[in-house]
Amino acid sequence: MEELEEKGDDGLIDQLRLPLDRRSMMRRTTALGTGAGLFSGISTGASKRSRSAGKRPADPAIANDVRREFLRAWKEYKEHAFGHDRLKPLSETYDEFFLEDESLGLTIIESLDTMYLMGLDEELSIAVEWIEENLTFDYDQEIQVFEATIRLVGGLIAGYKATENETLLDLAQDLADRLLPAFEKSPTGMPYRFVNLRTGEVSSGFFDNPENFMAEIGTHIVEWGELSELVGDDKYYNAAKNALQAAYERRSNLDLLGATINVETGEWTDTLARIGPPVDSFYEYLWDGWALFGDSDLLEWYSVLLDGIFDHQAEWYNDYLWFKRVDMNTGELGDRQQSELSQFFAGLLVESGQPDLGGAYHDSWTQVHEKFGLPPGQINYSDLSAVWPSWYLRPEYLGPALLLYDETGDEVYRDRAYRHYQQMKTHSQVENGYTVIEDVTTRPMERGDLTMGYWFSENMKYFYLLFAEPDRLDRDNYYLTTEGNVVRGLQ
Ligand code: DMJ
Repeated sequence: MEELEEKGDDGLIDQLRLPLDRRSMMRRTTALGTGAGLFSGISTGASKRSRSAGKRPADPAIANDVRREFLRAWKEYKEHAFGHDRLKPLSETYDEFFLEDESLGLTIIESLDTMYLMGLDEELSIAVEWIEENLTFDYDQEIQVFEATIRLVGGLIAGYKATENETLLDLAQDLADRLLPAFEKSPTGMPYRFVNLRTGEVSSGFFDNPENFMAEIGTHIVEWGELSELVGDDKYYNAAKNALQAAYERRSNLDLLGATINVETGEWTDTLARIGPPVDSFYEYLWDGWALFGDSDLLEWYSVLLDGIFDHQAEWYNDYLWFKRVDMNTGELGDRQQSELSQFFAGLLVESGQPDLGGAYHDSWTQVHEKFGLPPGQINYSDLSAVWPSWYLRPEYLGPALLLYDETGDEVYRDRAYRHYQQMKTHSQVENGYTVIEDVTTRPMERGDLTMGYWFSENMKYFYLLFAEPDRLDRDNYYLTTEGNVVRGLQ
């Protein structure tokens, strides 16, 4: 990485402002992964980074359109699916995401802080009233621990911060207490994938053995750390940190993580290292845990693992920055496939002090958006072909656009986000809101029948924050979870 560092940040940022073709030529000569430790020096420079470089000009016309579209979809949800987890907008029905035949009000919980930011106070009261009257976690059924943390615990905490309604915090704590056995019963501290909400019995879902994915093991510390602070009990933070540490300690000699591990024996069962799922937010929460709680262990683990990634996975391929999938022990190439969820990594690089590289990776994915309109679920970046053609209303291109815009003020990121917004309206907008795309390669794009919960908590929040200046958010000091829940900065 020496070569990059010697050029200095300003040089790189200037490069990024050049038209893409000129930038590409320069990149060809830029070294990656020379072992110099791109991330090992960040401890002194990057403590608790603010996510915003200050006020940016709002664009009320676009912001109002986003708010209107959010409200339209929310009202359709209320009409056809209210109280259920998710709207199926084409069939005007619903499904339950977590439990069999029981709802945990997923869309309602995912919408709370977005409604607060948009000033939709009447709708917010209706949502909170539903929670107060109906939400319970006392079911004799198992729940997926990771999804429950990021969507429900996080959504309730953000809702509590928005409304100061104590019931929301009590429910978040009640749920976390029911999830805790997944960590406590594991001999390694890495959680089991599922836990029975009433009995605390654990299981591993479709796995024959007690296996779990890296992301599902390591994406808890933000929500659980916030909860620890709010209720004054560090057991939640400690459980989340132990899980991260147990996985970190099993990294390979190349400082890489695999994807799947046996949580009882600590043996790796999938050794293909990748920045995307099912690992992705493991890295995000190491950084976020440090940024939010100032725990320097997390920073050290983040730095070591990110250096491993830059040494063994990062490459300029056809002049664009990509991250190949390699064996965690040998570094041998697995393939050049990339999940579209990997786009989040651009934002993580921005947050952890590498906006130049974050911007470069966003550029890489922008080619994919330009080629297909909306990104396929999985691509092969050697020829930008679609490996899996679905787009499930995912927000991973937008989150980094917001971070890059806040960090650099460069309008190119709002332009990209606005183009994405138009594509979403063209292909996903239906009479009853927005729906997933099964195949982005057909025209018209083939649609599925579902509005994801995170569309309410992530996509529409990111669009809104890119174009609005809500006075309910401290734009210089806010923090979003991996699910887009605002855990710091609501006012
Ligand atoms: C969200 O549930 C979260 O962002 C998670 O970390 C992975 N991505 C989905 C949305 O695509």
